[in-house]
Amino acid sequence: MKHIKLMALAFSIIFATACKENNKESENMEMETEMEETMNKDNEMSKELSFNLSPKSDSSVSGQVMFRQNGDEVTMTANMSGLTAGTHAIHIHEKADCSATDGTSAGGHWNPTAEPHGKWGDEAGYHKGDIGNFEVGDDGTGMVQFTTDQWCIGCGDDTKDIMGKAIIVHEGTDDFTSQPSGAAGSRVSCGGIIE
Ligand SMILES: [Cu+2]
Ligand SMILES: [Zn+2]
Repeated sequence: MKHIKLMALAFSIIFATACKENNKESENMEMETEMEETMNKDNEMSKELSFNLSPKSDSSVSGQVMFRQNGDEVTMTANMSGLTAGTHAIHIHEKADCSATDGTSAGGHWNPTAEPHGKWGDEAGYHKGDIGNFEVGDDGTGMVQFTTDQWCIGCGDDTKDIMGKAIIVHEGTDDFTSQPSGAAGSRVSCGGIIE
């Protein structure tokens, strides 16, 4: 056990040093996102990351997204505005690149386990980015809160790590059936999950 603890400590020091160097390099850069790491009261690593969603496909849909990891669980909280009333899909797509006016630069659904598109938790399979649908009222706002232990923030496990991916909000509804992306229509808002 002592060995394992010492290894963990060594890794922490290396990680902390790497973070410091990164901070120095980016001190003068304008940062859209921030990641904070703290220890919570149970002495578990807690990480937090937040970023904005920008309008795409000539929409006026914007939003804020926060990811927080506590122990093995990651919670996403997304607040959107400027949407049409009704049901909209929200997914994690594979690249943190929102540069295209229609958001297609973010690629397809994030699917590191090579499963079919589907409803989260479905036995027939689903993508790690298949968050699902949410409802929007007449005021054009919507909120999504989603918690899972199948994601992590910066753990380096390709089947779980959300870093470098993107959040996409769609004009339409995910039917959970159509391949490869649920026929959810155009991409109306996009934000990269980056430090
Ligand atoms: Cu999508
Ligand atoms: Zn999917």
